[in-house]
Amino acid sequence: MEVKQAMLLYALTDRAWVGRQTLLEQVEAALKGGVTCVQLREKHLNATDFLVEARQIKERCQVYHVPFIINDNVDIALQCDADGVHVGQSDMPAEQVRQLIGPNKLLGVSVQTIDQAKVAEQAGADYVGVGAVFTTSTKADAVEVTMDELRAISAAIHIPVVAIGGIQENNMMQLAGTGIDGVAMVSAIFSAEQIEEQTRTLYRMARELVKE
Ligand code: TZP
Ligand code: MG
Repeated sequence: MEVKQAMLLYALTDRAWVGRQTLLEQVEAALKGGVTCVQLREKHLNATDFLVEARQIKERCQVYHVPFIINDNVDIALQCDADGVHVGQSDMPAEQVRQLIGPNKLLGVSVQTIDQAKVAEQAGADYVGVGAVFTTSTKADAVEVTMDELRAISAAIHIPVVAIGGIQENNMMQLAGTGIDGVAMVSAIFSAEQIEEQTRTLYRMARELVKE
């Protein structure tokens, strides 16, 4: 799958939503529903459990031919042979991540400004995540990015752009015309009672949103 295509409906995990189903079952439901990229985002898990989980989820993603990205942990990404790594502005610098993972793995970088987006592109990022585009309670320190800023960032760089932050069914279409290649979501997918069905709906909407 090309990076641009993989950005269409990008799921980030959050074990805060684990309940009736395990995280692995939730991810599998999201894969069945049509997510095009999965990022394992674990902020507090120890390295041993993180690696076990990463290997399990990677295996599911491979079955669905969906790229599997690790948030902010190059070691785990290399150990489980993930498809890529995603870093934020206060994580390891993108250039350094690129050196460690080599040219063939995906590198995603979170950006909030045109300058950050250009630096990320220059450092070898394959895509940028831009947000938060709406108010979110998933990430406490999320910086807000306006629709104009989002549009300006998309126009300023050549790599794919995925919007993130507070995106739900009822506001996704507000992102139309911003030049994005897709939407990244945590709670809209993983807080759902029926993750597979919900993902199907979000997928249809994302297709509508990015079609040019
Ligand atoms: N980065 C910017 S906002 C955000 C991240 C990881 C959280 C997005 O979560 P949700 O539940 O889709 O608002
Ligand atoms: Mg981070």
